[in-house]
Amino acid sequence: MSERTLIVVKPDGVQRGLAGEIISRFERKGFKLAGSKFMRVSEELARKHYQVHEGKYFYDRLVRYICSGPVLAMVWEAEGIIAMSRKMMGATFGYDAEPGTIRGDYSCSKGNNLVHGSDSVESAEFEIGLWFDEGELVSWEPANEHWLRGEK
Ligand code: IDP
Repeated sequence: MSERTLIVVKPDGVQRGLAGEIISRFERKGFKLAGSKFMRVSEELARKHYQVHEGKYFYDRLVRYICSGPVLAMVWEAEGIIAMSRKMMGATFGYDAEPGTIRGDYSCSKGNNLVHGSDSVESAEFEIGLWFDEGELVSWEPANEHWLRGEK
């Protein structure tokens, strides 16, 4: 069963001109894009998106950070995409993330870590519903599907 995840290029990723690089990594991996929008995050959306962190010392800063400039929100799709995309993003803090990962290659910060990706099927469903209307998502069949997945 194909799985979907929410990926957001955060304000530092956009400002540093890394949106294309991040898209490129997911595209070359063979993930399928199902939706995208360049937008500003409202405080209401930010608070809901990060509600699991409410009460933590960094919560308010986190809300300010995600609202501090435009972001590129995307839905990507592939079997097992949540685990794969988390590996590709790397550990939460840039200075801990392994080289070869997005955060490991481009961030040495704690909180400014360039990219968000859902961490479970449940949070992906919740987050995609929060950020996108169903009509903004596209179902399509890439021409190279067979070459990407091989025989089942
Ligand atoms: P994740 O983005 O790797 O899933 P989470 O633990 O869900 O990490 O945290 C959400 C975001 O909150 C992180 O991406 C990071 O920007 C920020 N964050 C998490 N922990 C801290 C912290 O201890 N200090 C400052 N920012 C943090």
